[in-house]
Amino acid sequence: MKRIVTIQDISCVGKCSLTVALPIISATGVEAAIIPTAVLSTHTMFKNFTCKDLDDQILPIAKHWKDEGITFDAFYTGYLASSGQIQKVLTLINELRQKGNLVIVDPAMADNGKLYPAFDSKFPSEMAKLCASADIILPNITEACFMTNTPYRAEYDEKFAKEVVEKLAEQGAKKIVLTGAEFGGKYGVLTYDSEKDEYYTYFQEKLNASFHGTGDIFSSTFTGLLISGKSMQESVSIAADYTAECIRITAEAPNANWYGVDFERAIPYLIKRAES
Ligand code: PXL
Repeated sequence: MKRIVTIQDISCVGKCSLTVALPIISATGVEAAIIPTAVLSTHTMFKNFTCKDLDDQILPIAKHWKDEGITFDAFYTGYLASSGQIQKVLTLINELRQKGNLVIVDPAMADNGKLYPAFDSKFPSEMAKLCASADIILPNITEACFMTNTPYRAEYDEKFAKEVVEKLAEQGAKKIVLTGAEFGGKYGVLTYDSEKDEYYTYFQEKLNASFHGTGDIFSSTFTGLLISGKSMQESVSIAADYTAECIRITAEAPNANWYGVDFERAIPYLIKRAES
């Protein structure tokens, strides 16, 4: 059985990071090992939240796994709590990575032109270092701009999106999956494979609703499917369709909560697509 280790925080309430990565990766038929990098009472879009950094556990966990001979098909990182933590995650990956393993990084740190509340302005350059060593990164346009020192634009064209994506490739990432890409009246995902110099786009109907945590749902689905054996293009398109299905279900629910999507109710849809 394939095994991923996903490294991100656990927000006890909030339907993001590990609380979505675990069930979604499991639904794709892949084992999900975890490293919780911090425990938060909720995600940081709530007015208040508690946060206990688990920084000091990362390298001891890596050492134990190495002693046990535990290996992974992929390392998948999401929200990380501090710049220092990024450095430790890089060390962990270098310690455990073996030939043929994939490193997949969702630089979850910003959206709509703004960094998430817990981060300072130095954080994106540290995250850019992790992305530089990755096989695949999954930024949105805000994160892509922050990591390449490109002034953020709320509206942009295809040329701008490609310029930013190619800067990320120059910095070291092999494949870039730009999520929530919106230009020329189209909405979806723009993927660039720097080794083949090839673009792939998957456009969707733009839904009139947006919720927290959908980036994590996309990245977890994409990662699980890819490691289960689907191609890049299949993984991107199924992940985008599943994320859209989660948003649709949540927008139609009379008593949906504001802090995350009802991804649970769309899991049968995901399993059907994953098995196709
Ligand atoms: O979904 C990204 C995410 C993950 N973890 C925490 C967050 C956020 C987004 O705000 O606050 C703690």
